[in-house]
Amino acid sequence: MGTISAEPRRGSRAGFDVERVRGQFPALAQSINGQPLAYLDSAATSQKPRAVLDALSAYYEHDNANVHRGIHELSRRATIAFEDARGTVARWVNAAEPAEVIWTRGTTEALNLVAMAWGLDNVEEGDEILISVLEHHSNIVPWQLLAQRRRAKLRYIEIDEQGRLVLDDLSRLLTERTKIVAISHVSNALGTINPIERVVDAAHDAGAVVVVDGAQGAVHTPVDVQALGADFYAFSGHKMCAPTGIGVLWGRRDLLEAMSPYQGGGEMISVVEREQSTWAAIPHKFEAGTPNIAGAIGMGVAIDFLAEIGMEAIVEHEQDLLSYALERLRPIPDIRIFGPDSLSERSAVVSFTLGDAHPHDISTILDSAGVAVRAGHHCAQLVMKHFGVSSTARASFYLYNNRDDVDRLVAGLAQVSAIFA
Ligand code: 7TS
Repeated sequence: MGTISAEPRRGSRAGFDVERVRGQFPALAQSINGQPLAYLDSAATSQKPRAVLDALSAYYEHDNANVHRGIHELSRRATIAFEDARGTVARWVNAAEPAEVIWTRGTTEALNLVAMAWGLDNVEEGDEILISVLEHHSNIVPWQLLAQRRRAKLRYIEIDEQGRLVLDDLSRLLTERTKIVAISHVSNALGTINPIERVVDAAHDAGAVVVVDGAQGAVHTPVDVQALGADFYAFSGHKMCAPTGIGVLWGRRDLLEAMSPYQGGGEMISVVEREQSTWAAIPHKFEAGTPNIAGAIGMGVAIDFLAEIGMEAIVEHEQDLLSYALERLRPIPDIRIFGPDSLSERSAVVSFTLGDAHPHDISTILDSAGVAVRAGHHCAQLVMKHFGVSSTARASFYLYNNRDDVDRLVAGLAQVSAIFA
């Protein structure tokens, strides 16, 4: 299944050597404010391995050309590499075929694409769109825009005191007017892992289409879009070792084929006449203009890199770090840690406040000790409001973090406590 389960993870960490992994990320080998960098902000964006950086410069040095246009050698090479990367993504998420993989700028664009292309065609006045309080703004605002345009109604799945979806009343929230259910796989603000299959089953029973925001899900769990059963799955390359500016919308062929284009321009047409045009087949129908060729190629290389290490080993390493981090953070006086208590329900993110210290001050003090965390509302203002805070500090872990990074965070927080005592 494509989710993190509570079961013991298959695969062994025997072959996982975090120092070897770390050595492949040049940005991690630097000092910040006189201290080695402890990068704990991967939920915002991940660092990039040497293999991806090399692939980007190799592409620009040798193969740079526009895709699908020329019949000269460079264009052929660029097109092959670009389409091969699509195939790599398709295999990575177990899509039925590469044509179901649409390149976008990232999760945000992928979600807007569904809202505007599928949504404008299918949502009518009085229809309902169901999302949750746990969502990142990019899985809220596109649906608000759609609801406003169509005079549809936005409804919310609430969250409990541990930041978990309250699904007991799901059958009440889903009505015959529900057209779309849009839900995150994993929360960026709290790390909550959502039971997607349960939401998918209920939504499909109600006749709704399910859109999954996989921006954090694709990073922290093996994803099998067919097993998950959703209709669309959106994710970003930059959070999983690939460059910024490239991401993916996976969608079911029948839905993508029935949809109107999102943007018009070159590459997405079949025939253009004075008054109207016809569309190219998927995926090109949704890829107007020159795409992020280097980014797509980089994303393919990033996936090869992750696949070689193995997602199960990565997840196991992250969960080990998370467990160690919670064990070390929980005893700190006046710390408030948000999100599920149970490790099996959360991913490699720890959102917290510390006494009266403002999260921005926490982040500034940690930065002076070389520890990078994010402070703010994490583009999840509804989550902050739910917990009655305006912001939190957030440490997020990825495959290249080690226990020393956690120890550095804990030591930095001792400094924060001393300053604010
Ligand atoms: N959805 C979730 C769950 C996210 O974590 C993010 C980015 C997005 C959507 C949007 O992704 P984008 O690549 O299109 O920007 N999350 C974060 C974060 O937690 N800190 O910075 C960006």
